[in-house]
Amino acid sequence: SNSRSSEPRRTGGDSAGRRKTGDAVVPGVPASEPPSLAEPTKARDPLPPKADQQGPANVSPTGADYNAPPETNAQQGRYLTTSTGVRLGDTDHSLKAGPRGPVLLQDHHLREKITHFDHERIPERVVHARGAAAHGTFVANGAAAGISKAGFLAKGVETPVFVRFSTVLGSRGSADTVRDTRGFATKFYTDEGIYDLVGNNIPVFFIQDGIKFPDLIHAGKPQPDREIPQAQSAHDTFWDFVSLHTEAQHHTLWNMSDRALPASFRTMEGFGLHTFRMINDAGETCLVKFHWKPRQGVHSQTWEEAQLTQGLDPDFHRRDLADAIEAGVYPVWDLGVQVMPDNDEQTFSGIDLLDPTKLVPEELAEVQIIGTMTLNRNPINYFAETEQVMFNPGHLVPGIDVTNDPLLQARLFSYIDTQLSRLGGPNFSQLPINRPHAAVNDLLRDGSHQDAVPGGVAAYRPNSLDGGCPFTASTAEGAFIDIPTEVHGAKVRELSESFEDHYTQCRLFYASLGEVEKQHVIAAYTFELAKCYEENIKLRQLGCLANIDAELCQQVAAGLGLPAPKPTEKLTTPEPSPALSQLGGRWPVAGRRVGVVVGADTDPTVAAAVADAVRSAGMLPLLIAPTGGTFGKQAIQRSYLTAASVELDAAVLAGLAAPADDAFPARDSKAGHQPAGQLDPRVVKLFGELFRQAKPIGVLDGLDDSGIADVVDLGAPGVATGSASAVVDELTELLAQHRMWQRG
Ligand code: HDD
Repeated sequence: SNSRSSEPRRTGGDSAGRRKTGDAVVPGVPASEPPSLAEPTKARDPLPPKADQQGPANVSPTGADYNAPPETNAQQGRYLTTSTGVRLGDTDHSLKAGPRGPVLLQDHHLREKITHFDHERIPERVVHARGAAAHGTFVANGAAAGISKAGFLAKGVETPVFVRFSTVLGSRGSADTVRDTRGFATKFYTDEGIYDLVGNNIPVFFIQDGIKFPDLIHAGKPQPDREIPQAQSAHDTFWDFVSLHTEAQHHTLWNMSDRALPASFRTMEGFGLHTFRMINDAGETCLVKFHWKPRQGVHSQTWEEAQLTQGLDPDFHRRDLADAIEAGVYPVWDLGVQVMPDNDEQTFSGIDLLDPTKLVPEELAEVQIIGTMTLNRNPINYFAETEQVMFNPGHLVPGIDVTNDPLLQARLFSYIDTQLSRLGGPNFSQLPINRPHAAVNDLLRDGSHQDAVPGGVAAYRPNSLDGGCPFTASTAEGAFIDIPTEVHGAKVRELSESFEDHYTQCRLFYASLGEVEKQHVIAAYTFELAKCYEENIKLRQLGCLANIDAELCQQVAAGLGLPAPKPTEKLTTPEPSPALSQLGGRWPVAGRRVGVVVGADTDPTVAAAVADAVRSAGMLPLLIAPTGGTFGKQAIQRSYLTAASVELDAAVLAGLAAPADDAFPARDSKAGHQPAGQLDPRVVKLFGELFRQAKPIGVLDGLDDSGIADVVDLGAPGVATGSASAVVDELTELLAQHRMWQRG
């Protein structure tokens, strides 16, 4: 303010003595002369560019280095401290007025500890809440260099990845081995920024337009009145929706197949599902579909195994992934693309590439391998990494772009939006697991959970104050390319006519399955529909099955005790696509778990010989003995009490597993586990289940009359008898074929 008075002013304020906001109040001290208005305001020199243009990266009030491995980023020093770094001498007693007195409100440590604990949970993901993840690397083989300019697809480039596998419907604490689609989400920390491939283990989806996603999920999640059933599609609202909404039939059919019961995350295929568009250096475009092909093979549990596992080990898949990586049996997937021309219609062989309920059979467009991913490091902290990771199909890098698939378009909105409530604000990209490995200089500022201290004054563009930084990049400098595609048409709430074909590919999938796979599908529909209460829903779904396959419809109807309806569509007979079946093929046996069952009197050297042979075939022996502890020199991994058929890929009866004195608790016999011959009833149960689950079984010489023949047909396919080495050799060969379905 410009005072016309020559009187010195005592305090801040205008000529009337009123204080102005911002003036310091210093009673009794004369104010210095106010600056004259005539003083020229001179633009100061621009600040030098920020040190390394790393954006919000490395600046933290605590000096923590966010690029350092997470373990150094969390706990520091050897002493327990408060969150403000004050060392603590006691964390077990709250501050009280005397040892028997009331607790004092002034106890900061108590309040901080409890308050933080009270807020430890964040909202679980609205879908895909249950998951497990691992770190790894992706190495490109260069085959995609001709179709995409993405740097991470160039030959030999190695890119760190983080992969999260998940179920869709269950809550965070639900069982792993439920019948459900599995998420397969991969974050590539490329030099050009984050690329997320957010796919599933099923190549098609329930709905064609993202606006229906809330309807689908409301129908699939537990029913809202009693909040049951958990992590299941076997209930009325799910079948009500999919039978009324027949575009869901194709995905539902996959869910009734073995694909919905993966043996392990390691034995799942992954699909990017939508069609994406790629652009190369020359500006040429093509349409692609992504596939992850597991080197471990594509294997599933049986429904009986899945149900047993849910009780015996609800963390089965999570444990399996972590154990395999810890044991150094790193799971490996090849990444492949089906490449289709970018034509005006965006169709291929009559298949609408924008319709996410349709797949392109591999026999029509070969899956060409463009790189390989190895998962080789377990997360250090579940919450910090697996829970806080976020994926987004809109996280793209130059060279890969989206198409007009209306499901994908809705996803592009949903995945940022959901993090605002799940991760508590807009700064989720700063969480260590989500941080790009490329330089970030984003002009995004402030907001809840702001973790960075950005320098400079010009959080805007253009500017002259921060040296003009940050600059925009040219295409040559690696700017993202929104591939210019023609868009025309009236604004309508419609889909194109080709989206109305809901059954052709259901028939294709069903016709491509092997006999045993079809039996599993029939059993799955029969089970799930039998769990519905409303007969109308069952009848309506049978009507849908009639449009897929007459035999399928009749058998499910018979199982439900209902009449089989007639089809309302002409039943075409598609050319089968063998790639859609999981049967056949030979697979590596590395990491397979082979039970070695011994009795108290078994010669430890025999048990050791079997275990050594299993180990030298690259598989994992699990020694199963009457009690825990050691057997000879070997550690016992499972007792008869803790051994479970579902965690074994095969088993060898290596000794007379005779009943211990206390092996027949009254309740076991009542439950029908009668001793067979001289074998412990739990061993009988174990082998009976393994035999039913079509798994390879070995029985060492001299044990044929132990009673094992009562539960295992020793002449059946996949049952090996002989010496330790002969049996293990044969089992190894059998395991390469996975299951002995010919046992019937
Ligand atoms: Fe989704 C999570 C996969 C359709 C909305 N989705 C999520 C995850 C996977 C998929 C793997 C878990 C990511 C993680 O591990 O954090 N989603 C798919 C696939 C779809 C699909 C393959 C169809 C092709 N999704 C889809 C639609 C919408 C969403 C149509 C909404 C319009 N999906 C979400 C979400 C989630 C999510 C609500 C929950 C948590 C999250 O995103 O981060 O935004």
